[in-house]
Amino acid sequence: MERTFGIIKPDAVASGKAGAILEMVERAGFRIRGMKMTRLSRAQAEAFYAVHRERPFYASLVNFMTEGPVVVMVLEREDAIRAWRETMGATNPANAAEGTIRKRFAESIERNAVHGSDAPETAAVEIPFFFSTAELLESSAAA
Ligand code: FUP
Repeated sequence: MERTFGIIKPDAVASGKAGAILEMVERAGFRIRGMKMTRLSRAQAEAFYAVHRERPFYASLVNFMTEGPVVVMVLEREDAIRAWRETMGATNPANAAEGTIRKRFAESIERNAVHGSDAPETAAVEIPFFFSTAELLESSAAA
């Protein structure tokens, strides 16, 4: 079993798509081991996307990610990191496969509905960025 970190981004929460996205999460076989609604501070968004700070889209991305509430979640499944990225679809919705979350719900390459860790080392940083151990369920939890 593997864990990954996901975000339902401000565009998708604001347009009422969080429920449909969670349904796709469950249908893809993930167990939700942690979940909460929050709103990122500017400092949090800047730190979370620090790897992109030299990119031209960084300031706009930080503004977008702080514009409204998000749902942060820890998802568990076999091969979770790869499987969640497949369920999300390509970063640019124009390139996203049919049936993926971004194909269905993303508005643009920036306002692209969801985030997912891209590697085990990233998940290992992103999960504790938002969740304490006490906020996460054991892998044996039935729900
Ligand atoms: P992904 O891992 O699919 O979320 O994609 P990246 O890590 O490459 O990019 C992180 C976020 O930066 C994307 F989700 C959206 C934003 N971005 C842009 O706004 N413009 C770009 O050209 C590339 C990425």
